[in-house]
Amino acid sequence: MQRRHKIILDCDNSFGLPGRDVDDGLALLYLLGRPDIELIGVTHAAGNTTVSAAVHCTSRMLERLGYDGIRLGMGWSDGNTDRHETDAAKFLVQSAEQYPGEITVVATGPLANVSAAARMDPGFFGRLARINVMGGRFTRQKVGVVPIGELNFSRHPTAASAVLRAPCPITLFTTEVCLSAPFRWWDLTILRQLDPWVARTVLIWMVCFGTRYLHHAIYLWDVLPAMAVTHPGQFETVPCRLGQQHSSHVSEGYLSLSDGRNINRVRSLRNPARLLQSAASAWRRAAPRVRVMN
Ligand SMILES: [Ca+2]
Repeated sequence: MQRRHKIILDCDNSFGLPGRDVDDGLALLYLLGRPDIELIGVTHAAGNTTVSAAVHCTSRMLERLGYDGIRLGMGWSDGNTDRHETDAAKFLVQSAEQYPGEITVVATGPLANVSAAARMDPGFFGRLARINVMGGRFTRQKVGVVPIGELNFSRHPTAASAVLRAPCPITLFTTEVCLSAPFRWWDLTILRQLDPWVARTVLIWMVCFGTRYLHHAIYLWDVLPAMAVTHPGQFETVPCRLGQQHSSHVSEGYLSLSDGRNINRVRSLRNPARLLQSAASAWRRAAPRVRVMN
């Protein structure tokens, strides 16, 4: 049997909270629904919501969908910037020691836990296979006509800088490229095949987001770095490295990249429609509308 990819999802999951994004939850569902992925654990940071609410969201999802035995870790909260030895950071360090060279961290929140792990263990980055990161932007972006902020690197710019300079391969999904992966109203047929609670949660978020931005789509955001594990050929990348950052720019999530090798910045998606179908297929496997009892 083919060896499965060992993954830790480091996220700020707010799936199921009123008025909060569902993308971390959809990334989690994607990872759960892929037979070629072994989800080692899920670590959490403050971001879309508080860190304790993020842990609760993941725990509730796993329980409702019938998954147990997945290690959850509580990590950075806005208030403990200097406290880096969190449960999440320790778990990241221990996992990298246990499986040297095998773990990909799919990082879909502020990067505080990943950077904290490297502060605890200077060899941490060197023991990872890869980090797939969602965050950063180059220019001001809009959804429809409404400007949107950057919500990951801007929350903890020091952590983002440390991780983007890590001595391990990094695949980077910025705001610009994520906006090329919409989930539109006419994609709603996908939801009909999913667990009713999952479908309702996504639908409610579509209504909230659509009202807030007067827009006909939500975006896959965090699902993309999860999909880069299983579909690397679907993403056109450019090698680069983090350049000199101006602190006022970093605090708003702006990036400056220059020539180099450690970061593979995703420049475009080869076939967004096919990616959505692949995501839908994994979501159906993780959270089917009708469960078959053995
Ligand atoms: Ca997120």
